[in-house]
Amino acid sequence: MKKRIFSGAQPTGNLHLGNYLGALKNWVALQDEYESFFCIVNLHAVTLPQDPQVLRQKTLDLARIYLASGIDPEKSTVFIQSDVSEHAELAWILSCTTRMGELERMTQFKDKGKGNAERAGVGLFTYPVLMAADILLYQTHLVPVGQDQKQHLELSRDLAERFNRDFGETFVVPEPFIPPVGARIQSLADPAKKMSKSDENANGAIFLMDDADTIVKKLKKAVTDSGTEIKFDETRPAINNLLTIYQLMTGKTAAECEANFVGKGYGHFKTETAEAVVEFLKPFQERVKNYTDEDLKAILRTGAEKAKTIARETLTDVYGKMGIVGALN
Ligand code: AQP
Repeated sequence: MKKRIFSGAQPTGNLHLGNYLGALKNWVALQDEYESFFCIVNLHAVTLPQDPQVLRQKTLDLARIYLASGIDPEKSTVFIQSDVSEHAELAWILSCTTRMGELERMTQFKDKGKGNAERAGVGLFTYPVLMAADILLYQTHLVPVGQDQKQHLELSRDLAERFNRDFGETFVVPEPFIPPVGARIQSLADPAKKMSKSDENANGAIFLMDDADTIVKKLKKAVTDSGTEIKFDETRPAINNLLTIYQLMTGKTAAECEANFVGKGYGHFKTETAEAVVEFLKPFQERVKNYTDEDLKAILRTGAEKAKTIARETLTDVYGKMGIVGALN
């Protein structure tokens, strides 16, 4: 039997190059080797306020982006989180075994809650528990995510191990898959921050649906440094980030990328990187137009049915082991 992978993205904002390179690209590469579950995590999305109309539209748009990226619904199970109510049920169970201290250490809560716990939603605080439920329900072996999700994944592992110890062997303990290159694409406007959908600076992120002019403009404005050499160097985050983007867009080796820019200036470097991004995104943007809402809904329905069967099996086992019995079954 194939091992399983599970991953997801939130149907919020617009997906950017970081989401693609840190996550989606690897999902596509792994789907042949693993039995794959790719979820549109709309319950995670509402941990911050959302316009219902926009959320509804973004949910289908994200399915479109998954498919256009190369996720094949014949090979992989693609579904919407809220269609499988077991996610919320297991999240409750796990929240009863999670310590407050564990969640207080989560850096994403501090970032997204803007350091104001008094005003932040409880859902934002317990977000990593819902993520653990997403993963553990499918007896997942591997979770392909960007670097920013590493801490949450460690919590998922801790919760699985704790449950297995307290109630007997129940969950597979998942491993992270964090790509060696592209796990953390930085903002073009502030290379100390990660590229992010919710960045207030519109020039920080290249969105997957940006047109050629916008991509060229954003890269022209990208922050660089006072140096001149175009080389991979983690102590020079701006250049390192742009070179990483160039490398992943062209498929060249690190040495080939550096050789390509020997003796060239930053202006040339930015123009060539912009051209590579535009070329890379062109076929993807064409494919996005291929799927009607009806096609997508049919795929998502089939995916939800398959996901639900597996999720129910895990949850029934969990309830049984904990002595949670109702009168209806
Ligand atoms: N900058 C990034 N570089 C590499 N990978 C990234 N991911 C996110 N940003 C980067 C990875 O993308 C996947 C889906 O992310 P998400 O939809 O769950 O949202 P997020 O992690 O909260 O990402 P954003 O884009 O930064 O959104 P906001 O602004 O809302 O916080 C995940 O695997 C993530 O690691």
